[in-house]
Amino acid sequence: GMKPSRGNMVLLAVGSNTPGSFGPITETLRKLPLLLEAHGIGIAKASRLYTTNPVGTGLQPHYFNAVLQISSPHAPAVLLRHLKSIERQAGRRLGRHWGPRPLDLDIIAFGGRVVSWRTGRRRSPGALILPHPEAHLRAFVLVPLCEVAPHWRHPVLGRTARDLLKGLRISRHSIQPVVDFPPGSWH
Ligand code: A4P
Ligand code: MG
Repeated sequence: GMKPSRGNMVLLAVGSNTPGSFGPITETLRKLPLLLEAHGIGIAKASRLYTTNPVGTGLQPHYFNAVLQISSPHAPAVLLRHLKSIERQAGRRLGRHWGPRPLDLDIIAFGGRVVSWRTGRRRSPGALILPHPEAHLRAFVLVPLCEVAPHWRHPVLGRTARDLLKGLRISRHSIQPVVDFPPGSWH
């Protein structure tokens, strides 16, 4: 039979570092499958949940991060609109770039699609970029991504998730699985 093509893999990065309208971070994350489902989006595979050191500007609480392989009936730009709507449902307000948020849903990859991707720099704010312009640089994305799809290949860089992670110098203690949130918590 036909094997599902890796070329059609849709990958989401999930991040959260503040409570939101559903309560504490773990409650937001437990609700996420239902929220996605209400927008027609299914979870095909989920990583464990990790706590990670914040990357970027200023002092902010540590993050919870995970990666989901999803089934999307929506085209990429439509999917992004649904994700923004789910972020708002979870209590996200417009805030500082890279600032604290109850829910951040980034499209890491949509099959092999390449959209406006230029060496990681954003040209037009708000416009969809695929793959996510910083995904290949971020251990908090690549560690959970390697659980879900270690052989996923970046369509521009031509390297697998595992190779990209190996190329980063990361301190393993900055990214720790959450033991009381096993992968089954997503289902
Ligand atoms: N956008 C373009 N392409 C995409 C895509 N592939 N997926 C647009 C999602 N969104 C995409 O994103 C900014 C704009 O990018 C949106 O208008 C969207 O249309 P945003 O999520 O609204 O704003 P943001 O999150 O403040 O900006 P950005 O650049 O997405 O921040 P990041 O990259 O999400 O970084 N540290 C740890 N440990 N873990 C984290 O999860 N996250 C951030 C935020 C900083 N530090 C972190 C973490
Ligand atoms: Mg985002």
